Amino acid sequence: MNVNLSTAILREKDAAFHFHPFTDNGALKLDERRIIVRADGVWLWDSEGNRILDGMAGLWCVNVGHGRPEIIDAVRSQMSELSYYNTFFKTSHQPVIELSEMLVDLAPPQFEMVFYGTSGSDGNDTVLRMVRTYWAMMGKPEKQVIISRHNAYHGSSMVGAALGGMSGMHEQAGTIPGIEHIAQPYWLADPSGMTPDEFGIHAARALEAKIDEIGGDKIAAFIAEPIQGAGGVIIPPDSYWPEVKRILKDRDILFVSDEVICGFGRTGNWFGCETFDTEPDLMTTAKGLTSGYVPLGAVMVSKEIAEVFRIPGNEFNHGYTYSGHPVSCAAAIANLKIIKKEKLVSRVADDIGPYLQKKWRQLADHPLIGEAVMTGLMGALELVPDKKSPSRRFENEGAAGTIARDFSFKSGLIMRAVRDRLILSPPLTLSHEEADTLIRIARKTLDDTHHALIKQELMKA
Ligand code: PXG
Repeated sequence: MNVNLSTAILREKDAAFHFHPFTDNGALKLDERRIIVRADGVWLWDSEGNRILDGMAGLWCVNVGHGRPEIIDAVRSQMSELSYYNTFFKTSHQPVIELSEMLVDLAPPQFEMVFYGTSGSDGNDTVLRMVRTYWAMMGKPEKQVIISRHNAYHGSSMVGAALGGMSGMHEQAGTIPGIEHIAQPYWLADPSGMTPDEFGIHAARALEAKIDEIGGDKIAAFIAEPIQGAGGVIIPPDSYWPEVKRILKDRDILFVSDEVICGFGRTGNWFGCETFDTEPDLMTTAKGLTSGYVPLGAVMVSKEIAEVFRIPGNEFNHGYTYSGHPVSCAAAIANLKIIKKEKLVSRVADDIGPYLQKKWRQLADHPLIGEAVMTGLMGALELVPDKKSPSRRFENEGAAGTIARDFSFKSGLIMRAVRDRLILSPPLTLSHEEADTLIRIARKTLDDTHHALIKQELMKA
């Protein structure tokens, strides 16, 4: 590959041939296209030599940081030994066997088997097909409906988008039947004046109301992210998950924890369901499973469900060419070994997590900030026009967020903007010094954004 093309030529070719995901391709200007050329640890370099702190760990996935030789070596040696074979026709291989055992050991005790794909989206397709098939095999084929939440993100495949609660996605290409959405536990946007705990109970009871409306005998599962990631890092009030757990208990409804972002240490435990003490029957994982070095997704299956699929005759007519890809599994094993060896999960819980959270929460003193929240290494800053009424939003929703994101990028820190919420999810290897740099750039970003918004008369001085 010719890696010496100039930035200008690369940008032109990118505009000519590359269809970017979730991007207004027609509006994307040439000089806005950043060509990333190299990465190491928490740092990225672009083709113009700028060094940028990767505050999003790629796309919520590079948990162990970029450029780890252990993963690179594992991939290289697996490529030479067995670069591909399938797992369909009574065949298996050591990497998939080793990884499955590792994952079952790491996951909460109810999990017993692992089903592989290549992403979170296809994992959630697997989940939908699996829960419906499970109930049919249990003699309850009428249990078909899946309940999800507005503003949830469960992927971009047809099932992923339909399970997710993003209206902009539903508007394009439609949705699929048998999926219902309830309100999300987003306290700050609620103008009713409830305390967070009252609101958490209220939001959880929307699940109860939906179950009663449809009838529990028709519901297959409830799916949710422990913390909504792409929806803006919406951290539910403390009362939310215990109430959801109470509602699901004894109702014969499966719970799917979508751990694509929250898994593998992000929230200070191996899985987000442990942080919130929920008891899922299935977990969708991807991203941090390989730290994004190569694609892999894994659906964790509880004993209760696995037992049904282990009954001879109960074949699951489902699978992907790359289910259990040996190279991806080798990368995942090396990645999990790093997380264990460097104790990254407890580092998030006891060290870098609390260190960054403290400084991040202090950003709440900024005149632009309505809330500054962080659990583990997953944070959000809500930009608001009037600090005294933080449930009020900017009139031109999204403009402030975009301005802030662009300032942050220019100052050398990648944060994402969801509407007017800045979000952060850095590698779990972030050092204290790097955390200080991150906070310094975040504060400068808020100052720059504040001035720009006043100048553009989008908020009062
Ligand atoms: N579930 C969750 C909770 C996710 O965050 C998926 C499923 C789908 O995973 P795949 O591997 O199919 O992309 C995701 C993915 C963003 C952004 O802009 C977030 C995701 C993907 C792309 C962009 O925040 N999350």
